[in-house]
Amino acid sequence: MYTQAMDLMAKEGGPAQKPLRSAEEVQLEARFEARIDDGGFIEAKDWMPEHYRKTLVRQISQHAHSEIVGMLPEGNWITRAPTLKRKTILLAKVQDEAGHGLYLYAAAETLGTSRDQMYEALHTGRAKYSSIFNYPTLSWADMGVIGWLVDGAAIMNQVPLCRCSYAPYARAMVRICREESFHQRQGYEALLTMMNHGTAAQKEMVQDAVNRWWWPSLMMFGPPDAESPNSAQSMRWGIKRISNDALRQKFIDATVEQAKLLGVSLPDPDLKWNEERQSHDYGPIDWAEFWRVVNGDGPCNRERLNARVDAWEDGAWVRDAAMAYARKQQQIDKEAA
Ligand code: BYC
Repeated sequence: MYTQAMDLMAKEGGPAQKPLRSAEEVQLEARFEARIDDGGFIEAKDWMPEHYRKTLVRQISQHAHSEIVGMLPEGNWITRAPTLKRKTILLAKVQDEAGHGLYLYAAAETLGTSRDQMYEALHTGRAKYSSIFNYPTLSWADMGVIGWLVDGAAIMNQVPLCRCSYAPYARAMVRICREESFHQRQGYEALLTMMNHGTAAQKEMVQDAVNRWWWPSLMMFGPPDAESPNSAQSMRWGIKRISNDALRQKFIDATVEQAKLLGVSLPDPDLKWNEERQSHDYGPIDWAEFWRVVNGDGPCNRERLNARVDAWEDGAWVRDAAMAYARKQQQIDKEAA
């Protein structure tokens, strides 16, 4: 059985560094591992190894940041939506994303990390968020393609997280997935309208958007399993239920059929059905581009981060006013008691 002590040994170079643990800690860890092995859930107040806690804070806070930064590329189009109906839908979608960010920050807070700490990590560039949001949204068709491909990839990745071993995260994901499903459908429906009733220029706009978002959408699932440093441990702990590559493959297989129905081509000459594997083969993903974007050098990284920092600074007076009001109320309550 894998234990936290083994993990520390591996990290610190051998048994000489092994920390001494009390009998109680050993027992707690054995109970934790048994619950995980049984497919059970861990609640916020349960004992958990420090590495499990840190892994969850890392993943949940990155996920929360992705939702919040993910509002920016779409927010860019709210004032330019072509009809009132599309504007209402887009507004509701962006608002949902703010809500998802808040559920997720709340889930991460149950692990003992404050929202201010998470924001600080984002604003100083120490925290990651999904690579996909560092690409520009150049046309209205991008709104449809983000719904279809980006939200489609997000659902593929997030449905298994509804069974994540950390119960507060799993519960947040159930609600998020219901809303993501609406997001994916509204995007696909917007594209169907353009492809079935649009002008030649509008159809071309859809194809151009698909060409630009296809490869970045595949990168959303993370590096290949063999190069994913966190996967093995996260799978063992039931944080991740399906691997990066397996989810990517499921997404490709589902999307090829949807692309046919839509009447667009996917920009991969190597994409073809493999009878033996009962799956599609696909061409090489540009992992150098992925790491460039993850490490801060994508087309819009600076713009996205600056927008978040500006929003934080512009909102300082609201936070100050709320704190002053809370202090005043506290004083009134104290005097009345
Ligand atoms: N972008 O060992 P790995 C949305 C990082 S929001 C940036 O495989 P892990 C939406 C990874 O963090 C969608 N970084 O990691 C919102 C790790 O770095 P650290 C967001 C990435 O955690 C608004 C390193 O690479 N969804 O859908 O086992 C509008 C090695 O990777 C990316 C989630 O956050 C990436 N694409 O697996 C519309 C889902 N991929 O931390 C839509 C929850 C990897 O070691 N998260 N990295 O420095 C997950 O499921 C997992 O964290 C991942 C990565 C599959 C993403």
